[in-house]
Amino acid sequence: MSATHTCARARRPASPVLFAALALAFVVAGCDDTGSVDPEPPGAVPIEESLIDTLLVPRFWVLDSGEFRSLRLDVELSGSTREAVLDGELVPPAVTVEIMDTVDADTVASFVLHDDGGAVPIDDAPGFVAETSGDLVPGDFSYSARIHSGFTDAEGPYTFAFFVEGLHPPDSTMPMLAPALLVKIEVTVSANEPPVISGAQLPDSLHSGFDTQQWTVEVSDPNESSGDRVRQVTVALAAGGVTYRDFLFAAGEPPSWNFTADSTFAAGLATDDYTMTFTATDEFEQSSDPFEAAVWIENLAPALSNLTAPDTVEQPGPDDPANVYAFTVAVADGQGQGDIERVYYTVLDPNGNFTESDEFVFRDDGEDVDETAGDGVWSHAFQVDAGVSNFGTYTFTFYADDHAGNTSAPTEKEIYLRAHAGGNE
Ligand SMILES: [Ca+2]
Ligand SMILES: [Ca+2]
Ligand SMILES: [Ca+2]
Repeated sequence: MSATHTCARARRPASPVLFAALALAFVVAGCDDTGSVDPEPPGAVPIEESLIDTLLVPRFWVLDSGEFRSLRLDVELSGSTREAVLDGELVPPAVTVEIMDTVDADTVASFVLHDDGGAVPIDDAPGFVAETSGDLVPGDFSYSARIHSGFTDAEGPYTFAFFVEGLHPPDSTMPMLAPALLVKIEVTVSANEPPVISGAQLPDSLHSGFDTQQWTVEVSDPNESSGDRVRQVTVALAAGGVTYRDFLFAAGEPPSWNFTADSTFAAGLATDDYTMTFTATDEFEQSSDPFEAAVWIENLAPALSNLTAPDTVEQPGPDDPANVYAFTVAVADGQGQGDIERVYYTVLDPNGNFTESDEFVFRDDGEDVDETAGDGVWSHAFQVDAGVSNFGTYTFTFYADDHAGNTSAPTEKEIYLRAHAGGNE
């Protein structure tokens, strides 16, 4: 790949068509391992925005906060450029950031992003830069630093200007190789207070099959007049110290944040006393004090109905395929079909022997004898093959389990197994 690249460069300048033809010709004829053409070093790669794969910069900074936050710039290099850097034919990129007061364009601070794996203490870093960069993998062209808002002591708009130096041949002395501006990002520094959760309309109990309802919390941000806002309201649902679910409320008419819950909300949750802990965050990523609400949640077992199964099943002839009988049963659950974990049966044979099996299960996926997926009608293909014995009356007992660990009341059905006509019954 890179050999093709350098061979093509050896014959500059050329028209695009000729260039392509020459490149092809060299691949075929001249640019193999024994080729006599000395590869010309690659030229400098221009510093431009297309080099940015990912750029992570917090846009809102809390004045006088000592909290370190991560900045990351992932540089995207083409395969041949990457190889040239790794081969020492191009100087690796070095990334610096200048922070300017946006209003008067004065530079107030500068620092370096590192691709050092994060383990090496940084020398000579300004006080607002953390001692280690927070970079994860050395040498992967992902550059990081962790800084706090101590780059300034005044509120206002600031500009983070990212400069890149490098990606030129190591012996190059051309003046154009000074650090080049890659991108500018506007940020805001402001004294900030976190959001406040001031009220809520929440249920204190949720019975199995509860009606669809809207839950609301009231959240405001003290800095709304200066452009901040509540960005996210998250809820952790926990019982006994275990968090079972995290979910989000959605912004409604201010100051309301809402969640619409239906009875399937309780799927997978065992009946218990739960705590919902609300946290609101603002644009500065500052979090409110947690707001807690207790709620009792009920999850009841599934119920079976409308079982269909034959009264009699029959042994096929000695050379015949198995006889197949469809069993179906309707399964309802107050928490919806999503709460149903398993529908199954056990068998008591005419001699009083009890059998359960992983194969004695129903399905509601539309496959095999199940007509419609997800309709709550669960199906099972019951097979009788020629080798059966113990003819007589069998007792089948049907059950459904839900994801909360509840088991339905059983439903029984007697089925008579008859020998093949002409058999030895
Ligand atoms: Ca705020
Ligand atoms: Ca249930
Ligand atoms: Ca079905």
